[in-house]
Amino acid sequence: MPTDVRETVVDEAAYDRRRLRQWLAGRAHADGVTRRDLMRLLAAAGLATGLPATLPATARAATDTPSASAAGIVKPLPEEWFTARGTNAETNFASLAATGHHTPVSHFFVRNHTSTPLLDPATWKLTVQGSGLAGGGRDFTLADLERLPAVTRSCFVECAGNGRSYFTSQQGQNVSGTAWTLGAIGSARWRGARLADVLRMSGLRRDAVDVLPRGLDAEYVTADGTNLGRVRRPLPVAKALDDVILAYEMNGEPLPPDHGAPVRLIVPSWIGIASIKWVGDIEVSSEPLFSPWNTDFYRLFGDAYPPEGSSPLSRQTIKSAIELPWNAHLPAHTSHRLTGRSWSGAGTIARVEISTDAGHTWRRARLHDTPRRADWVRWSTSWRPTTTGPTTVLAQATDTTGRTQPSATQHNTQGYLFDAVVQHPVTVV
Ligand SMILES: Nc1nc2c(c(=O)[nH]1)N[C@H]1C(S)=C(S)[C@@H](COP(=O)(O)O)O[C@H]1N2
Ligand SMILES: [Mo]
Repeated sequence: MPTDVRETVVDEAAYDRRRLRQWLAGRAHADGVTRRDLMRLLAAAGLATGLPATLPATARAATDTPSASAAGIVKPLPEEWFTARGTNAETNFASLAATGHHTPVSHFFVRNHTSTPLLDPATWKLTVQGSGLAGGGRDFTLADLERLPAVTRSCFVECAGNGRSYFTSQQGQNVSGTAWTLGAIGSARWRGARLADVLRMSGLRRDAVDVLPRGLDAEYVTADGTNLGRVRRPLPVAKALDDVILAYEMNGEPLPPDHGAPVRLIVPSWIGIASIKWVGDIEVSSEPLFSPWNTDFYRLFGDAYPPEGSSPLSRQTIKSAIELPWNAHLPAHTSHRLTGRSWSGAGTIARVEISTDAGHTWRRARLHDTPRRADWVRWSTSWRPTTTGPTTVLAQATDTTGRTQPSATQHNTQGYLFDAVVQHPVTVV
């Protein structure tokens, strides 16, 4: 692969047009994507001609979605570490103050569309198949993957909707989806086989364009009863060959059930949905692929965006979070060590600035990790408040691409990629 492969990957808009053209030529699958969605995408790309009459209708589920609860998550979710949100569990960011660079499994957020399946690693296998392979594809057992050269990646997994609740609480805007604060992120040391090795061993052809990993968890049924099938999202082959791994270890232990056991994808820097858990099969296609997770979801919709939405989201944005409870009470005339973390899906973190007076004055935080791409940095600053009463503490990061967290994020209806500085309330007593 050329070393500048990342540049190619970034241009999802062009890639998307290529996908759509191939689809029009009858060479792409769009199972589970509604006709309305494809029309919208085609119109946007100026390609809305000769629309095929036969698109598969989306299936209707016979029953309603089971009621939301954090049931379905296997590990314990003590209240001091987690806030349950439907089928998901958010890490309480303040609890990370007691952890190191990597988030222990005990504290790592869980985002499940349905519930955690319990798979037997002894019988699990990964099927790699599709038109982008020469030959009939092949299966890999866990032992097969473990025999391949192992690589370790220290990186975060972060939900695209992390910070979503601040669109409403800070900007007064309506958004749909799980009302995360800033705890839909964790960083771990992931170890596994290179997806590139697995694809090449499976007979990857030069004309392969998309890779579609699919989870073994239950089919996902939306609140209105539409069955979208199993969780899956196309990944451009360039990214798949770059730095993606099939991880079987997390922080030196076998991958735990809630985080994708026995094997999940880790797609560094990209939004969490790319890192498919409990992966069971991967379709490699010489035709572009669609799923609801790159058409309806994980694009930006709203007044600032074209009607068909933005191109599919790929990289994460830039954020900072403070390791203090919301509305913490801190005694005056005492020195406090404020700690937190900042991260970016683009460059590495260059600096973090802190304000303890609602943005009037700022100072540089001290960084405690060497900033690395696709990972977060811990930082600290000391603060000796003298005036009692409510105030707002702010952390604002800048990355090496020159991107600085803004004071407001452009609205999008699904509340993705919130990157504004969060106004963290603190009361000095
Ligand atoms: N099979 C499958 N993979 C999945 C999901 C899922 O529900 N099913 N959720 C995705 C989303 S939206 C996110 S943010 C991450 C969360 O990973 P975690 O639960 O290990 O923190 O997993 C992704 N992979
Ligand atoms: Mo997510």
